[in-house]
Amino acid sequence: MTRDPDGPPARRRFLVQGAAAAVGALAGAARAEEAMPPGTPEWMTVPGADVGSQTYGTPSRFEADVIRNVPKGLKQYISASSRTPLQDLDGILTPNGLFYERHHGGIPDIDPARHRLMIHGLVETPLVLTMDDIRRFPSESHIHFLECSGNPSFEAIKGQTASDLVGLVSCAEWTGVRLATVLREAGLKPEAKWVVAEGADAAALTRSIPVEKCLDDALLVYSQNGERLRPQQGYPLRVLLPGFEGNMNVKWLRRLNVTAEPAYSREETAKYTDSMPDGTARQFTFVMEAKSIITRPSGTQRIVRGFNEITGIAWSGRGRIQRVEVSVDDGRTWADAALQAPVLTRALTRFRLPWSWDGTPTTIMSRAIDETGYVQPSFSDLTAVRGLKSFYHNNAIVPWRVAETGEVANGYA
Ligand SMILES: Nc1nc2c(c(=O)[nH]1)N[C@H]1C(S)=C(S)[C@@H](COP(=O)(O)O)O[C@H]1N2
Ligand SMILES: [Mo]
Repeated sequence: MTRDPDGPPARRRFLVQGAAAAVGALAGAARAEEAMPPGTPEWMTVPGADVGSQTYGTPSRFEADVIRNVPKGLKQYISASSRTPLQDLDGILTPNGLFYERHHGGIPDIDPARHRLMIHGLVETPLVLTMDDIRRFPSESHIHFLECSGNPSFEAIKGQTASDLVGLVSCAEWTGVRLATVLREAGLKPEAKWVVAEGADAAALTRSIPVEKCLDDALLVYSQNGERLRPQQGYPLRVLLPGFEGNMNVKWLRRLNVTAEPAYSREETAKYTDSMPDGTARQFTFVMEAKSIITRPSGTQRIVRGFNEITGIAWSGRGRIQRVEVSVDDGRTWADAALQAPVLTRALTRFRLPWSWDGTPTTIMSRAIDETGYVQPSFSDLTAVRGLKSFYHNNAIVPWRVAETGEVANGYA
């Protein structure tokens, strides 16, 4: 029997037993029974809200729990972050209001009319551009993930939900101007090797970007998922370096200094370096390696016996996801999950695997393989190479334990 990779397996029934159980559960709630056909729910008896009752739309009030996850232990403002609720999202795009945030000096309130981008250093013609100038260049839109390299740190594969574990990753369609276009306008001198980007926040966050990346797929972004960047994501202008660690994607961009050497800023010396077992520190680890996580079922969710679709996200800073393997027996055997189109380079890729749970306690997990052949490691394989002194760049497999009750929990905890 042929199977459409994007469609359901033909002639299969999934919830026949489950559906009967659902009706039984509803019968307890009289109000639910009224709403069930052929009854008439109250929302059918009066006209609905006016158009324009919300000039900027928000989700249903019944979805009020689907919000960014703000870690309680972190002193917010000084070193603030919030995480995307991965377990509540479908598809590959993150809604702008749920995109993860990471700020080192708060969120500046920038007037785009007064914002300027200066390009100077090893260029033929230094430039100062307004936002209008930037938007006059030819633009492009691309879908890419963005991930903090501390997602999670080596010490914190703790937490309950998928969001607690790896919620510092999101994916959007970004629109902007190729950084190469603007650098060519200024004219790079032959000695130009690095471009030092500086943000207009109180942290003046500064990162050095190799010129090869600047002339490749780097973007100066002003829009995200069709609308202007949110202040949290760098309004009115940010750097987007597809596949590179989140920290280098400088928000609130005000300056590009073209240099022969890196800046060796705080973010590339004291922070965002990886302590290795031999006592040295690995510096300038730009690319985020392949990674995946099952988002449903995942920590704090509860499954029932019978059919459950396993789904999750995979991504790689080196290119496209080639394969995602899923184990439902604690890593003993692995099956290929279906990859949902589109499978884009350096973007989240959604995977799905049909699964029938027989009620036996088990551990489920996924591992991503990218187009370079790189395989996402287990935590023990990763620490065999990296030791336990590292903080950043943990792309280990995430196991979820399924208890006899159907409750799903962090397999590391
Ligand atoms: N100017 C500036 N840019 C910044 C930061 C910052 O604090 N200031 N944080 C960096 C870090 S550590 C990450 S992971 C990403 C987060 O981007 P987001 O908040 O849009 O998700 O932005 C990076 N760019
Ligand atoms: Mo980050």
